[in-house]
Amino acid sequence: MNASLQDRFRGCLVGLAVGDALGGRFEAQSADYIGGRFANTEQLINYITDEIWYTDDTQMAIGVAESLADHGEIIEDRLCESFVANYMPSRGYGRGARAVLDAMEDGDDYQAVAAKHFPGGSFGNGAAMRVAPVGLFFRDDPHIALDQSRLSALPTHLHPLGIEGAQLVALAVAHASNVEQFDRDAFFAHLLEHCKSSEYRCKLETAAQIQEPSELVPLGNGIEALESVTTAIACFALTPRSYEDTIANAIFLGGDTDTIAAMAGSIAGAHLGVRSIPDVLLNNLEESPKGRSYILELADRLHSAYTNR
Ligand code: F2R
Ligand code: MG
Ligand code: MG
Ligand code: MG
Repeated sequence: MNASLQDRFRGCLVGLAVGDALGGRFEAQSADYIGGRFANTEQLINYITDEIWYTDDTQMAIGVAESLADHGEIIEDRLCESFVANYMPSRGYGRGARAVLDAMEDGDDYQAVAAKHFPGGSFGNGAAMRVAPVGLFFRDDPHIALDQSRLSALPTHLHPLGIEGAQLVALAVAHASNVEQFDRDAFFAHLLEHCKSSEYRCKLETAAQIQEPSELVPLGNGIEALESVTTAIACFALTPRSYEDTIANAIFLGGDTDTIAAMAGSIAGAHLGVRSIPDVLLNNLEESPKGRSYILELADRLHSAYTNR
């Protein structure tokens, strides 16, 4: 049975958090090390017997989702307030993002920091890792989704590749949440239709042809948007009927495992719904004040705001 829309909102946000939290156990480890420890998806998933804690990816996605649920659109000042309210440096932010968020928190000129910390702006994957709620909320209109995801990136990521990475993840989430039967050709055609840069176009064309997990490697596993966004999209497109295989595809690549699994998990969850997430992962997701129960409530709040627009 196909998931209801409410289930898909829940699946997207919880799928992001679970991918982040499981992937966070392996961030910066090599594919060889992870592949040597676990023979397959089942072993990777069932190794979890205690609480898994999410990282900056989920912390910032919560900020985006709260801001959208409260205001119905991305308003930069409101989004920044939400980022500051959720800021917890111990969750492992990128160094540029940390500098911008510190300035925001202190009431300093964060836009100047975002423009200067990396000349030309950040092309890290931090805007893409948090954008899934935007894709869900604007799932009916790709042009609005593109514009709103750009606005959601701007406080921290000014580089065109950082922004376009967020736009592609938002479109992937929107498309996944809209279709009942996944059609890989239609999925990649949709992303390519809205892709602006030759860099992402080249990666998406490669991703569209992938048949085996080993073929994901050339797409990258890095902290830069260009080295991770199409990887996450391809992890989902390879195993679109399985949430756990999708995040395992991402984690077995090593490198930026929390973020690639978070992005891939948000797309898979938006398509398959929250019931596709294995109990062992869902039940072990941290139950902190903004942990599992809160994320489920936030998904419901976002869904209500979406249906009542
Ligand atoms: N930061 C991490 N992981 C590192 C280790 C954390 C550790 N466990 C801890 O506890 O401290 N993970 C998180 O960061 C990534 C998202 O990063 P974001 O938000 O994009 O940050 P930033 O700093 O803007 O960009 C990330 C890096 O990319 C490189 N970079 C970006 N733009 C650049 C440019 N124009 N020129 C040169 N390099 C650029 C830099 O190395 C940035 O630091 C996620 O993985 C998240 O999980
Ligand atoms: Mg992280
Ligand atoms: Mg401070
Ligand atoms: Mg990461």
